[in-house]
Amino acid sequence: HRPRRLLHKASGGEGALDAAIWLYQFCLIVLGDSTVGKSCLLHHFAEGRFPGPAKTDPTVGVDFYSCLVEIEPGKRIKLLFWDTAGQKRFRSITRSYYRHSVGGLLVFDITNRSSFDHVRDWLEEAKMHADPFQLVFNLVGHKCDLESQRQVSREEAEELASACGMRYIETSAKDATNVEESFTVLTTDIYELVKNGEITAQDGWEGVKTEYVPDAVHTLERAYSPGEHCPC
Ligand SMILES: Nc1nc2c(ncn2[C@@H]2O[C@H](COP(=O)(O)OP(=O)(O)O)[C@@H](O)[C@H]2O)c(=O)[nH]1
Ligand SMILES: [Mg+2]
Repeated sequence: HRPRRLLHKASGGEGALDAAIWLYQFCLIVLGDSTVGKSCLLHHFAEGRFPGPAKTDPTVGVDFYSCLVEIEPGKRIKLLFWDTAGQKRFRSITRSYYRHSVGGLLVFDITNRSSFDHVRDWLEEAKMHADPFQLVFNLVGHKCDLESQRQVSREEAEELASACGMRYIETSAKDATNVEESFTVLTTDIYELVKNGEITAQDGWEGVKTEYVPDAVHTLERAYSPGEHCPC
């Protein structure tokens, strides 16, 4: 089974109830310098397309997205994302979100050398503010459609990723390369850590929440359980 993003269902009715059922909820953060393409990557993943002109304004402070990923048949994980602004003047806002995240994507632009040079700074800042919680990051080399303008080689990025204990993946929101994979691979890795007990849900921490099944579903299951006498 290949983990996949579930597209939004119409709100209301059975679809909405169905969409509310998940095994785990992970809070994730998308970090990196301004203009590397964080908002476009996230928008493409959550909405299934490259954003139109109205959505390409620079992020102010923090934007919020949510979606469902089917990790194994019938097993869904709800992802909540904080899309942060890269500008220094917003850093004080984004810091408080590190503490309530279980991990995320650390994005640089393969055509922008300085965005790559800042990867370690982002990682250090995130780890410092998340302490004592562990963060699981993947390194993303974005805008890989612009191969002719590349300033950071794949080998160099892979080396940095492995030195920092991250996976490396190259993406493009323009031609949809690896957009879904970058999120599903991260989700799968966190899921394995949670399953093995290396990361656990805790009161007062939003990073990981366990199983949410609305009351109405239990009621439905009871009503249809075989052998049970129908109350009507
Ligand atoms: N060629 C190319 N441009 C991209 C891609 N993703 C984003 N962009 C452009 O990069 C600019 C900054 O994107 P944005 O998502 O706002 O960056 P953020 O500041 O990191 O959130 C915008 O002009 C986007 O159209 C991509 O995959 N390929
Ligand atoms: Mg943005």
